[in-house]
Amino acid sequence: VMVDFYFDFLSPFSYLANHRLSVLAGRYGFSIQYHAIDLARAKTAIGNIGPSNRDLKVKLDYLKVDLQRWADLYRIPLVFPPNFNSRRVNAGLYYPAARERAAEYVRLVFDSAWGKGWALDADSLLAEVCDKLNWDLGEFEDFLNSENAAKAYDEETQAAIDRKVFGVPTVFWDDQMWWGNDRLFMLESRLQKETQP
Ligand code: GSH
Repeated sequence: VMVDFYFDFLSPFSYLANHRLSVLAGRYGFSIQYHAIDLARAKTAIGNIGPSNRDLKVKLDYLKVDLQRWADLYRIPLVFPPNFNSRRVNAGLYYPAARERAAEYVRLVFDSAWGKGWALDADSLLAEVCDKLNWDLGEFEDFLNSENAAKAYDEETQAAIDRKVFGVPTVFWDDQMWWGNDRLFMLESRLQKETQP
């Protein structure tokens, strides 16, 4: 079984979903194909041009309570980062050396950004990730500034839009799609039905 996971590092619900998905992957033995995409572009593509949740104070106040409840349920920390500039870390998933280590890369970035509240565009975050993964920081930064990175990020986002991904976190198993950390129990229920002997 292979599950496609679409996310943007700026999304706290994606942070929660990434945690839960890796637990489920261990339990049910499926692999995860990671896709970092530009959420703003996916929203614009379907005409979702209203204000972001982060500009709706009353809703944002509720969402912060909701997110904390989920984090408590999962027993993981949740700290809001100071900005949402996810472009570089999203494109970083397409660094050639990240191919075989996608799960580690994704977990490291999410844990720094949403577990510790580090700025998504901080050089120190990139340095930490490179340190943990044994990557050369200069090489990684060169990739992030390259045409190849921009092209891969653009193509992955377009492929997601073509698949009708309009928000994150979104998971696919075959042609079935679920949007939201809070829908992962539905994926789990299908896994239970179809992977138990
Ligand atoms: N109920 C969902 C969950 O539990 O994950 C909420 C997910 C959510 O609001 N995601 C935002 C999104 O995709 C990004 S953090 N927004 C697009 C939309 O609302 O259509």
